[in-house]
Amino acid sequence: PRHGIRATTFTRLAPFSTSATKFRQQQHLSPVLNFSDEVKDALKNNKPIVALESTIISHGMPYPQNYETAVQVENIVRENGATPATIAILDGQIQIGLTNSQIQSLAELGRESVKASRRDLAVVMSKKQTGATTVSATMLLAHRAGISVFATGGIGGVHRGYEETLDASADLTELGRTPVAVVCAGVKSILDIGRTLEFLETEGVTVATYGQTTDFPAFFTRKSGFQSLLNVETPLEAAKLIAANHAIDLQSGMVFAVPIAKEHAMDDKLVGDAINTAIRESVENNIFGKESTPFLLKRVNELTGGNSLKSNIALVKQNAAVASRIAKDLSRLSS
Ligand code: PSU
Ligand code: MN
Repeated sequence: PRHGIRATTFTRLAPFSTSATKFRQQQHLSPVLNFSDEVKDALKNNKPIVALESTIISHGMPYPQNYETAVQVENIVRENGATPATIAILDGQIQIGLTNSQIQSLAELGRESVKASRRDLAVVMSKKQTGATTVSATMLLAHRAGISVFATGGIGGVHRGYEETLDASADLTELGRTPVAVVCAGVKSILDIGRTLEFLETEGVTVATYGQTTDFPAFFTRKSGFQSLLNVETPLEAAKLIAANHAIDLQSGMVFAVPIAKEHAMDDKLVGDAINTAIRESVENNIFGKESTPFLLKRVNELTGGNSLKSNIALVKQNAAVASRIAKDLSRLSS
């Protein structure tokens, strides 16, 4: 059996040190959260922070592009005036903010780490495993850490064939119960996008497209054929929406869907065919549950000869930049 990443070399607060305890009490933070120095400093000084997930590193992209992208995305957040907080569980320790070498270890471990959604958090912690957090687990931990803006590639959703399998991502129910704004490129059409939007409405999640259109994007492409009903055109407009969510204490999340840049968007038919093939193969191979999304992402990458990975990387970077500007305006509004 593989061992998880060693947590001992990490810059984290000693669990019972007085200054750490005092810091957490001041910030009303859970004692099981371990912060990178950078994030600790940002929290203390009310600087804008953007949470980043780690399943995209371990299960969403191949090595070494996963490592390179994760580090570049963190730098983009910094260049846009915010502090990156990549979230993961290393040897059972919750880490809010990772060092590059921690990112490297997780990137190499890849699918041998546990893909951890809300359901898996207590398991990974109690067994001292290494877990890469999905959108749901990252939102939850970001919220515990006092971070309210989060950037990723795509969120999970309602799977095609839901009427048979009841497979809908825990990301959707988390969005319904945790007040974190998720900046993404919409929902991949490996999923049933129409039903995903219906589910989000039922969960009370505010969904907005970012830019001059209400066309809800489909990750690799700029249009899904569905509408968002609402669009915001500037970071400040998005920040005002988030501030209003906080002001009324809605306790539910928000989705800001940023369409992929035109020059990186893929051909509709090309991705569509790859996705249909991948879904057929997943049915033939009886892939279900938490294996489903990683399987489909990997097959679509393979079937498009790596072109989908290039789009994927480009859109994650764009989302990180947008999220950082939103976080900056939000912290200005609330100070
Ligand atoms: N969609 C993507 N890329 C991803 C994921 C989703 O385009 O990497 C990952 C995210 O971590 C998301 C998770 O939270 O997959 C959803 O998995 P599931 O469908 O099993 O809930
Ligand atoms: Mn599922």
